[in-house]
Parts: sequence; structure tokens; C-alpha cells
Amino acid sequence: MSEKALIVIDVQNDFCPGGALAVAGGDEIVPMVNRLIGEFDHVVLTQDWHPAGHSSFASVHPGKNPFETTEMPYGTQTLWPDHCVQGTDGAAFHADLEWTKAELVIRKGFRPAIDSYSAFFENDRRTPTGLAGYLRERGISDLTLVGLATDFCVAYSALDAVRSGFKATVLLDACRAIDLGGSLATMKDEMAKAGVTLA
Ligand code: VGL
Ligand code: ZN
Repeated sequence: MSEKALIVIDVQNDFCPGGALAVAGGDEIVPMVNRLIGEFDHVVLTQDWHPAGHSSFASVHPGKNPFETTEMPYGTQTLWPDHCVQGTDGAAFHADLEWTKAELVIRKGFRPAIDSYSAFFENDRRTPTGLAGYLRERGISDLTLVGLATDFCVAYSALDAVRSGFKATVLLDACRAIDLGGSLATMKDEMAKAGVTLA
């Protein structure tokens, strides 16, 4: 059995223009993502879902600004504007995203002390979200990833997907990037080297 699934990463208001951590053109992908949702038999969404005062927010690190970094017990962490706070409108899916067909919504980033870019593991690279087990148990082995942001949550998810033994394709036209200090080129390169198909 080799089922395919579409993994839609973080198409949430805060990552769209007008949002707290707006990704340029983030909303432009919604029509294409909706078309893909229609085409796939299985659809999984992820939702960045932080408690207020999350440790990835620059606002809780005195003297730090968004997009600077800090050292966490699990490594270097980029600091972000407050975003995707649980239950807020910013954390909701884009209003035009046709998400009702989704079979699973994976929430991530809810542990106050660890950020989570990947749909599979938190940023300590050890704490699982449960997604790999869910997909394996359902016989799903072939993943297509789309969403926001290409160079953070999409890339980390795709890298963890191949490391976890899944086939992974990222449809770049249905993604948009934050691109901090060349992160888009770096992560595209890392994905290609790891065996992620970039389409
Ligand atoms: C993301 C930064 C912080 C993303 C989430 O969805 O790419 N980026 N939280
Ligand atoms: Zn986040």
C-alpha cells in the first residue's frame, strides 16, 4: 500500500499579508492549495499554535528584537514577533482556505519552552508530533508539501519527512518564503541534498 497525502503547512492569517509574521505573497498560494486539496485523497493540515509568551517570541527576551537569534538548550533559535497565539484570529486558517476535507490537523509549537517548525519534530529534533506514526499506520508513504513558509516550516517538515522514511515533494509555486539572510537558498539546497523533490 502506498498512499499519497497532501500536507498543507501553516496557511494561517498571521503568515499572510496583514498578519503578525506576514510572509510576502502568503495569501497568493490559497487558490492553488485549494485546487490541490480537491485533487488529493488525503489531506493533513498543520497549524502553528503557540501559548501567549512562547519562548520563540522576541517579546519575552529582554533586549532582543524579532529576527535576531538566541541560544536555547536545544540550539540556536530565531526569535519572532508574537504570532499564531492559540485561539486568536491570527492563528486561524486563511478565510479562503478550503480546509474542511482535512482528515487531520497537527498543531505544533504548543510547548512553551520549544519551538516547532517541522510537522514531525519540535526544534529539539527529538520530540515527535505523532505525524509519522499516524501516516505509517494509515499506509501513507508519499507526501506533497505546500504552504508557509518555504524556508522554515515547509523545509523543516520536508527534511524530517525524508529522514523519517517518507517520499517528499515540495511544490514551490504553492509556497512562499520568509527569506532571512539567504535562508531560502540555503534550505532549498539542503532539501535537494536530502532527497526532497523540488517541483
Ligand atoms: C513559521 C516561524 C515561526 C512557519 C512558524 O510557519 O514557517 N516560521 N513559526
Ligand atoms: Zn511559530
